[in-house]
Amino acid sequence: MDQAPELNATEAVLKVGLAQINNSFSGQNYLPYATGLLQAYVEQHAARPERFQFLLPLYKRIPVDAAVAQLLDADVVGFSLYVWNERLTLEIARRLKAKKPSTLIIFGGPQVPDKAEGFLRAHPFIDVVCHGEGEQTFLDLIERAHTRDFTGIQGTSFIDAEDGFISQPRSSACARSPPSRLPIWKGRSSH
Ligand code: B12
Repeated sequence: MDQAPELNATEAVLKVGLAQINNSFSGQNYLPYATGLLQAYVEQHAARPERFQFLLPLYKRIPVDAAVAQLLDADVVGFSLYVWNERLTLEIARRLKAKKPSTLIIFGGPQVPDKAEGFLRAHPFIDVVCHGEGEQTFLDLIERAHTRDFTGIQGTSFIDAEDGFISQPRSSACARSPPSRLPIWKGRSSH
């Protein structure tokens, strides 16, 4: 079997956290489908999938401190924003960035505004947002995590180093086929 070539410095393994906090009913939880798709897409389509090590996803409502502790080890965290988790998710991301400023914080999901300048300026701990379908965009963003240069990545908005608002429209087509299988989260308990 062929062995993968060694990773160079800019390709060091990146720890990726994902948070999609859902409601629970009678001890049962909605699983994080959207972020599961993002992880599966990266694992199936990244040029070097071994560069990305995914932590167990955060998907339940837990105290903010516990959520931050769970994500602290990540180099990049993708937060999935919905109307039912907005305040909690923003607070987790804010505290995570305050505790570990090097964390690349990406937001996506239906509650990210299409016109995101006000949202980004109100929440400066968010590095970049994704509009609409996230699979290819998320892969593109984490591939650039070491440079933090998101120029040209479709379906994103961010505030650049000169304090300018940059918004890059998304393409109408899905670049590749959706993942054929979702990740299996096993081995450890998680939130
Ligand atoms: C199926 C569905 C349900 C089902 C869920 C069943 C289940 N087991 O999952 C049921 C009927 C239970 C339901 C309930 C509710 N729903 Co509903 N539901 C939907 C629906 C039709 C599809 C959701 C879905 O699975 N989409 C597929 C996933 C993969 O798409 P996605 O979540 O958008 O994720 C993609 C992108 O947003 C992006 N993305 C998402 N997160 C992230 C994160 C990062 C980092 C990045 C880069 C990208 C990214 O990439 C993903 C993959 O492409 C949507 C409408 C729609 N057409 O999307 C509404 C929708 C999600 N629901 C909505 C609402 C409001 C609710 C309820 C609150 C309704 C209510 N009043 O009770 C409840 C809340 C339930 C809960 N989770 O707590 C709203 C959410 C609005 C918002 N701004 O957050 C939506 C968008 C409908 C709408 N247009 O208003 N729902």
